[in-house]
Amino acid sequence: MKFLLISATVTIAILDSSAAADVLFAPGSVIGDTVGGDVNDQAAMTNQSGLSGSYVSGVTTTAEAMAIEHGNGSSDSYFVNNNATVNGLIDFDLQSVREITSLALWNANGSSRLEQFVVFAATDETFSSLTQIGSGTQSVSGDGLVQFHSLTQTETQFVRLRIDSYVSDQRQLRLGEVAFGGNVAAVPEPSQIAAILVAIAGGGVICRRRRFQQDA
Ligand SMILES: [Ca+2]
Repeated sequence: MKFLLISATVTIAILDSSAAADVLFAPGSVIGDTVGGDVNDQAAMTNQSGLSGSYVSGVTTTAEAMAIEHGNGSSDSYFVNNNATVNGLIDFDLQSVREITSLALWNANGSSRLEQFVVFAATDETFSSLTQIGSGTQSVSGDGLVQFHSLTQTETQFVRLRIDSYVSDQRQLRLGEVAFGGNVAAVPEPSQIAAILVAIAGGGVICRRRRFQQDA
């Protein structure tokens, strides 16, 4: 019985070392937009284009993403020109249910950046049932900079960004890139799987030896 506990403890310890990673991932697609960006602009906001570094969806950690800037303010960004109403809704489909804990917003151009916003999780693509999971102010003012905003830890596929204000002298909004941070269970690497098998096999050997000693 004791070997089972030892074997299980070793296995759990190995699995635990590969469990959760706080990584960044792309929102997938925009499925609703009342702010006024066109389809190409929406894609530029979600396809990780225009960035200075190699942000890889589902792999790059939020800490690593802090060093990545949106390097091109005039393209590869969500762009709304002469928006008299200022505010509006952008609805994202994450493509599958994900656990999200933060929202990353990249300025494209500091002089036409998003300012105040509220974030909601929706139960389905109709966005008829909403839960507020965060709100914030984009306070970094430089071109291309990213800022992470904490969200209530939530598992959802559908997220609404409600834009309440932006900073602009020409009624223009530019948003370089949007991403979410969350805890994603990593798949164990082959070496870790081998270590787990060795631990289980080792437990079996100890068992057989003990049984042999008892029989003798
Ligand atoms: Ca972009």
